[in-house]
Amino acid sequence: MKKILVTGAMGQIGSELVSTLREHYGTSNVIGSDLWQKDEEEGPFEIVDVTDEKAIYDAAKKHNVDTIMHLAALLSAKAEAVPQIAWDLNMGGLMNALEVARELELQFFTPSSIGAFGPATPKKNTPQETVMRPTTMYGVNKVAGELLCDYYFYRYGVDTRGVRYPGLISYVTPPGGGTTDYAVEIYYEAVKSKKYTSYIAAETYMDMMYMPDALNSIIKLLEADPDKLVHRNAYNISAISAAPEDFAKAIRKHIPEFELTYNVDPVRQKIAESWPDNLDSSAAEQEWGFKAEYDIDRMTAEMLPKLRTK
Ligand code: NAD
Ligand code: AKB
Repeated sequence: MKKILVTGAMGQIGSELVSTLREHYGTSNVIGSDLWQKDEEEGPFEIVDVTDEKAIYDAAKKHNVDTIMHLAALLSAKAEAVPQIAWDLNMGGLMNALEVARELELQFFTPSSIGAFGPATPKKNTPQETVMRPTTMYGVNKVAGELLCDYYFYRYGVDTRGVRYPGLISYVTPPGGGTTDYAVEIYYEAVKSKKYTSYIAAETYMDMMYMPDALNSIIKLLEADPDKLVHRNAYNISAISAAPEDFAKAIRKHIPEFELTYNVDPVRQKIAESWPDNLDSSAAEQEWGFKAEYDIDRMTAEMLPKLRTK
């Protein structure tokens, strides 16, 4: 049975990943950690600042974990506002977590992003291996992070694994300051007021994925046969390539009067335009059986009723 320490566990992914991992591996085998904690936390939890390597080490040692899932980071839009702080958190935190994995001989997972690509990358069916020259601090951190994880595997034998996540869509915890956040907000606003003003322009396509597919992919990759993993850090995975009007179309099947208007934010629009429309996930399919279950209509049919009962 695995024993896992999750950093950044209160975030959009972590809040759902911890409960999914607890269902899978048992509550006491999954230790959540973050800068803060909910009062009603069920299961082991530690306050850990990932910029403090000793704090990560102490939590990992105390609970005798065999795996670190490192999620703590600043996302693309927030990172662009404070790039120097983003470097310290995204690179410093990753390096600290990798060092603990090396010292304690732990398995290691951390997500990269579609943000690792840049304007020179082929936009459609973006290959697993291609030009990676991102123009955001977040993207620079993600490319450097992928390389650092590869380095820890080749140099020290740390079992590092990762995926390049698309924008994730979920109804449990709101997103933390990314460029793709509009694709979550549009559902919240559709339920609340039947209208949404998008900060991303029409016909701007980005890869998106529903959270259950994102969580299943982590567990599948974590449990995959190491001998089959050629592209460890990090795998392209893809599910839904969509622009704002595609979400509106899917929402109108349930809320016909839904209105979409635009008030484009130039900062996030520029980031979005530098990212791919959709990734080629064939390496993940071949090497560890990645498969997305949700398209935009199936996701929408689940998101709207879940948000109505929130
Ligand atoms: P989030 O912003 O929702 O959550 C990040 C969490 O990290 C927060 O709970 C925050 O309190 C915590 N944190 C911040 N500074 C910390 C510190 N110094 N020490 C410990 N914890 C700290 O982010 P998320 O969406 O859950 O993303 C998790 C990871 O997945 C990140 O690496 C992100 O780049 C990656 N990712 C996310 C998406 C997405 O759409 N959500 C897509 C691609 C990649
Ligand atoms: C962001 O928009 O920053 C994230 C991501 C795709 O990495 N959702």
